[in-house]
Amino acid sequence: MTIDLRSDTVTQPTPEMRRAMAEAEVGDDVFEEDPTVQRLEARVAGLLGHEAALFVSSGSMGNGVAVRTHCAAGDEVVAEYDSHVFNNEVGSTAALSGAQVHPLRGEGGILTAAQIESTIRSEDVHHSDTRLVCIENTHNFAGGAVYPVETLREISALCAGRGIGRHLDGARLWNASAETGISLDTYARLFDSVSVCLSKGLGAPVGSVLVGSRHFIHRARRFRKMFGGGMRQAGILAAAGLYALEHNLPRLKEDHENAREFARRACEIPGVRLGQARVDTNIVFLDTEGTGRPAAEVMNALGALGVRVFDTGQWRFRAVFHLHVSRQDAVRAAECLAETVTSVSRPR
Ligand code: TLP
Repeated sequence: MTIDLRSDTVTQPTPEMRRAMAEAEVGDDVFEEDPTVQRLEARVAGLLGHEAALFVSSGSMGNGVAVRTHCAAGDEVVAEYDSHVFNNEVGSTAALSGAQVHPLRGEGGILTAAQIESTIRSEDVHHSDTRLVCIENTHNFAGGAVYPVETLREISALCAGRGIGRHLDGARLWNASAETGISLDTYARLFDSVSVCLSKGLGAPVGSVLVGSRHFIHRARRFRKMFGGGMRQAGILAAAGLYALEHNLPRLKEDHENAREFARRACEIPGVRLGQARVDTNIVFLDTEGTGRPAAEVMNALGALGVRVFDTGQWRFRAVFHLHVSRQDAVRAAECLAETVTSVSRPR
């Protein structure tokens, strides 16, 4: 059996989830007549402490619609250098909103209020308007790093004081909350809009939810339609999200423990190092430079042993833990890595 650690997006809907999808009551959601979508939206808005919610097809759609709702052409969006919104959304901030990203490098992916404050544009005639700050929690390419809530409070207060919008890419906010015990709404209330994904650690096949004020979501709904994201009998998909919230949200900490166990064992292998400060949640980056073997080579050799990972640089690969990966799988993956590194390191 393959142990697929490429992403937490690779999960398959279970028979029980498929049953919930098959039995979902549906209607035309562009007419706002799908009761299951409405139940999901109400549930997520409630969990995140916001007035309203909008079901969207993906995390990228959630962020793209949010940025478009906050910004106009020529505006500036402050985001971390390794953030998904800057690097992994095909330039959507520019393409769909006409806005530019002002990237800032955070230590371990974490931005501070002081850093953000120093980038806020003055009213100089040459400058664009700093319209939005976009924070990613957990931060994927910083190794699933969790923002300290105090830092988020400072960023939130700074933006509120300066009239700058606050968007949270909370694709994995569930993981942050599961790890820290800080409630979802404590995090989410610090932002004007939050996008959360159902198709990552929660194991649903499709879908994200964007939350905000009633007014914000009313406007976002129009942009979702503009971007081609108005869906009809989408309750079939929303049912998977509702199922995931009920059954898979409570188990996320297991993934974090498995990630840490894997990382601990991996770092005992000579030449393998952790590519991040520590393992906060379900994402592990490993650095293979000390083995002399590029990540792509290690990845291919691991693949031949039935362990799939995802290389993200010459010496760096990612392993992500999710509901189809048991503790035993995590241990086995580390054993395969040891075998791989030793065999590929052997002189020919
Ligand atoms: N992340 C994917 C890839 O796109 C890299 C992954 O495998 O981790 N925000 C964050 C923080 C994300 O990690 C992702 C997806 C998204 C947004 C976009 O979600 P989708 O893939 O649903 O558009």
